[in-house]
Amino acid sequence: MGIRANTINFRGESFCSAVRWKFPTQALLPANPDILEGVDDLIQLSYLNEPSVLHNLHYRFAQDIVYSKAGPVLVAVNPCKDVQLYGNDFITAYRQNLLDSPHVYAVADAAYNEMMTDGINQSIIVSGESGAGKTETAKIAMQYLAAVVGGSSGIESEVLETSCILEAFGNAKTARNDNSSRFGKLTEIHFSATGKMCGAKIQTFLLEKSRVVQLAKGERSYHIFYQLCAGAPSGLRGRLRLKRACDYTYLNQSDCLVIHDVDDARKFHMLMGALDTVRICRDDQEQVFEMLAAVLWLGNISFRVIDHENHIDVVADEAVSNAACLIGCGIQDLILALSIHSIQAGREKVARRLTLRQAIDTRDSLAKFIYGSLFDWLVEKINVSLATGKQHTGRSISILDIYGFESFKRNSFEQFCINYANERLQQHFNRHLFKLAQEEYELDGIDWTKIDFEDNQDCLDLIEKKPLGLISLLDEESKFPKATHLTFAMKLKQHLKSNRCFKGERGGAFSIRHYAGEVLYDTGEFLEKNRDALHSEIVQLLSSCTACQLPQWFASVLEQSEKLTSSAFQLGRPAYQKQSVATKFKGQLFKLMQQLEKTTPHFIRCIKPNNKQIPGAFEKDLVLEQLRSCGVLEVVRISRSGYPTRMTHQEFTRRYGFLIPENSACQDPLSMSVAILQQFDILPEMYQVGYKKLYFRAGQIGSLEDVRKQVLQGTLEVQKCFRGHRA
Ligand code: AD9
Ligand code: MG
Repeated sequence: MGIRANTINFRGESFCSAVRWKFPTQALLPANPDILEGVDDLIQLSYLNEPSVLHNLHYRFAQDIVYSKAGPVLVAVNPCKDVQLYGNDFITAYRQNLLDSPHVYAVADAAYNEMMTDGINQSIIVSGESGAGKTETAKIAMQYLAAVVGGSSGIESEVLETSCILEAFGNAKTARNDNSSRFGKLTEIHFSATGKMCGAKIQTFLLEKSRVVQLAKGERSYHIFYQLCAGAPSGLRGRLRLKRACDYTYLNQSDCLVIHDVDDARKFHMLMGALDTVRICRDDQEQVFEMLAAVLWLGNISFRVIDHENHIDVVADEAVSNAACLIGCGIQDLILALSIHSIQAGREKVARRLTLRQAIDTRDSLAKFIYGSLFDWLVEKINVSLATGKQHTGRSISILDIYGFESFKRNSFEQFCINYANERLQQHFNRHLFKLAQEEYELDGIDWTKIDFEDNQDCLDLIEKKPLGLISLLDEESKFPKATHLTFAMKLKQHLKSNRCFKGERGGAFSIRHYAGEVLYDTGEFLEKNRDALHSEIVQLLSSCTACQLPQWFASVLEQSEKLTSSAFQLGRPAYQKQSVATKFKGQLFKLMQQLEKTTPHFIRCIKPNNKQIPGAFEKDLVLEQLRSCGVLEVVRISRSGYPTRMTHQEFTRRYGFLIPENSACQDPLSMSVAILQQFDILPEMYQVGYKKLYFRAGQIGSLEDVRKQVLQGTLEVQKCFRGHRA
């Protein structure tokens, strides 16, 4: 990163005003003139280098101004503390155009106004790393819409309450964020002809189910489990045979049961209120809690190894009986499903005992299946409750809160899916911004040769292409019972080595060059996670449940969407073969992109200023990395290669008119502008004259400003100074 210099003299040396040291000029990047200190829009910066962009964001952040713009993109730096920027007074001020500084409210307001005036549906696309503030930002946008254009039926409070439910079931404490969303979410808010909120629809993407059964140290499972254990009233506790969170293996494995400053019991009561608000009846609520308790008890089921081949027996303790009772199946049926599998041998079915590893996987896959199905069921219920009334006109604003690009030390299938989603969104972002820039130049009659922008089509082809893209190869390999992560890695190397975004690595790893950087993936669990197989015995077990409606419902949904096949399962027995996880996700993303492409997008890029959520700390390298990976610097680059500084003819002559001889000053603003440009010998390739505005290459206004300042101070002769400066 360059050093910010206060002054550059004509010999090419620079001086920091505080300390008079000399630096070689190559190490320096020009600083912006004082009038541009802390500007609202980064694009207004005359010198668009990285240090200037960072300096500007930091300067604002230090004053609790957490929102800035980069052209059409809103940059939101997480304040990691309460800032006085929200509430009814601010909402009213933005609605009445009394405030125009960058804000989520301004974005929501612009989206609403454009929807009402142009009749085009809008989207607000929020992205950023974990902990950067996406979910809070999405909620702030929703609060604005609810406050400003609330409906009459209380639908707006229902929409807001859905966040409480989905956060309880889909958020968890992670190493990066105490309230990390472990799923992607698109909330489509519907409006009536008069612009009132009249309904909503929620779509979710790729819930991290593995968290239900496996936790990293210091992380928690989904909030709802701890809320239930802490807050369930005594009657319910008894019916669920509930214990404390620390008594459940699925919860206590990570040594982290509480979150600082969070009262799980109180959250549970708020959740029950929210479930009432979205009209999930008490019977259904009770069943939801039964399924949660069943998952917890399943985790406590243990196995006893009975021979040298690691075959097992299920330990018949309270964990099995409680789990069976809560699911609504017989105890023996559950024991059989967790310990025996049948394989087809010719015409006969032969029962085989499971090994310890197989039994644990079977138990965990049942727990994950129940939880994942419960989550989908809740979303469906919420959608029924939020379903649009008769007034719906088809007008909508969709708010997308989706996981940002991830690159850890060890990256698995989840990171692959998340980064794939980000590649798709990045393409949408690039194409849109590029189009916007082009349109503005064309409208103002600017002769504009095309500028390059990073197109990530190569990377998308690598992932999506049929039959030899990464997902197709993964699906193919997932179908082979004997395939391993090493055969999968070999296959990738063999077919993808010619793609410039792919590199086969040692030990069954591979790396992909994503738009936001290279990521090394470990193929270790790719096949299992992609299959997400559920044994047919488990599906039969669920369909046979009598006491409870939900398990049967889960099983029947599964049966409708999947067909029975006998070829696809590693244990060699019939399994319910469903669409692979990657292919399903790809389909969801295609649908999402189609939906978004029909809307006018508004982009919000959330940035976290430090990794520990410390108020006031602004780590420049970390911020710079995010600005790069979320495309903000690309917006800046596109602007730099175009004409980032724009001024109307009037603005320009008002500011610089006095620098030219008086006899030229009586002309119209356009002629006068041209006279100023010629007087100062500004090279023709450095500017363009539009019908309404002047367009300057990056840095030009900075030079003019220097001249203006020095002339005003009476220290320099105008033309001499300017020519000398340019030379
Ligand atoms: V993740 O990918 O779901 O792990 P997010 O969604 O990007 O992540 P989140 O919105 O959950 O991050 O924000 C993290 C924390 O930052 C919140 O819990 C707040 O404590 C804090 N935060 C975020 N935005 C704001 C804000 N505008 N004002 C105050 C904020 N605090
Ligand atoms: Mg979130």
